[in-house]
Amino acid sequence: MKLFVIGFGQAGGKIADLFLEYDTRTKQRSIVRALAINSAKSDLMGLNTISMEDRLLIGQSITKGHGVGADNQLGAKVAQEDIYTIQSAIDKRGTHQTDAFLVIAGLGGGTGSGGAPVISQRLKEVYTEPVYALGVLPASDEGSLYTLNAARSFMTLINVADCLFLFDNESWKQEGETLGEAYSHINEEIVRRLSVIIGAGEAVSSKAEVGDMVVDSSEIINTLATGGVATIGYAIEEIPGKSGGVIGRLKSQFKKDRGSIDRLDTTTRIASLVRRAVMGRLTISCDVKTAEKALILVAGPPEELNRMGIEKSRRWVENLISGTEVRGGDYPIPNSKFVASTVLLSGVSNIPRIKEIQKAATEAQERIKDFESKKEEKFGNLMETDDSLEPLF
Ligand SMILES: Nc1nc2c(ncn2[C@@H]2O[C@H](COP(=O)(O)OP(=O)(O)OP(=O)(O)O)[C@@H](O)[C@H]2O)c(=O)[nH]1
Ligand SMILES: [Mg+2]
Repeated sequence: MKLFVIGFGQAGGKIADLFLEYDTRTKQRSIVRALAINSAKSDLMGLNTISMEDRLLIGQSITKGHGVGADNQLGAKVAQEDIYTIQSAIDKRGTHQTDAFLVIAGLGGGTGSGGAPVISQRLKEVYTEPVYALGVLPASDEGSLYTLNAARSFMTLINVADCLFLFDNESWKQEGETLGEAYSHINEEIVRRLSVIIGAGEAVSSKAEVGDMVVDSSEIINTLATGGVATIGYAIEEIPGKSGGVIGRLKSQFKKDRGSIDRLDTTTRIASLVRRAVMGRLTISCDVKTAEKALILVAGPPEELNRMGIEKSRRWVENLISGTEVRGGDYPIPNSKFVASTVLLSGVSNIPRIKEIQKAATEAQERIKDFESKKEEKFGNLMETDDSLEPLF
């Protein structure tokens, strides 16, 4: 699938940057163009892969290039005011090869959180291609402001984007690591999972093997047509005997001698990997049974992929979720030592983190209102001290 990627704000820009780096390094070529948009100049300068001409600074008259300081209403305003600049930057880069847009942003901050819904809405108005969003939820210890931003941005984005991929920083950060370390492995995880989905059906190189069950972009678009939230599961296993060494070679020889048992092994491995992907840690944890549609992708060396394994997994997922549309395909990677399965679940609900964020945001909003009214009262009291005095002007 060919994507036009827009990274909005700092988190959005960094993830888009890594996505492009991965796409270039693996020669996947599913990114037609990646654009980073921010109201902070320093954030744009910190990117590595997106070319300078594809880094767009907005809102200079308001923010002077310093960002919006986690005020996502101001973030939305900045994006609205500069919407023609953004629009023409996208137009100029050409969208004729694009199957879909992907807008990426951290929902807890200001620029991306406020700007992503604005640009998504604009893209929906102007283009016929679907507009997907990837929203990163803040961790719970980031405070009320980030929670409130995320709740507001989520509410808006879910109604605007054709499908919203969610990624939860809370469930992916590990004990004892710095924020920087956490972000770098979290971003890699996001890119790894998304790239498999997006890259399905794209030729890896000119000599690429064509899968037995190829998934093309229309099947990805179809899976995401549920709207609402999408989540991605992933599981990987090293193929015994591919790791090299004497034991590896012996195992490999033993396997070759076993003929059809080998195929059974492959089928079982695929089925077990798909189960692990669905039941393991998702990009956002949710009740998988609520999913409306699913797409299964199994990647690995061609001799380790088989139709039977994917069919078996497809039936298993179909029985598990509430919908009936489950697609499946393979993604051959010659010489790989691993088999990996990626499962996209769309139209999912019962998402505990969203409920938590919405509850905390409502409480925060109440506290803000309460504080504002107390402040008015306090100022009122101050002014009452002597009303015979005239103000200076
Ligand atoms: N996963 C991930 N999350 C990040 C990263 N950088 C920031 N975040 C999260 O994104 C939220 C902050 O959003 P940013 O993208 O930094 O904010 P911004 O859009 O640049 O907006 P302002 O800086 O307020 O103008 C917080 O919840 C952070 O935890 C990153 O590289 N990876
Ligand atoms: Mg920023």
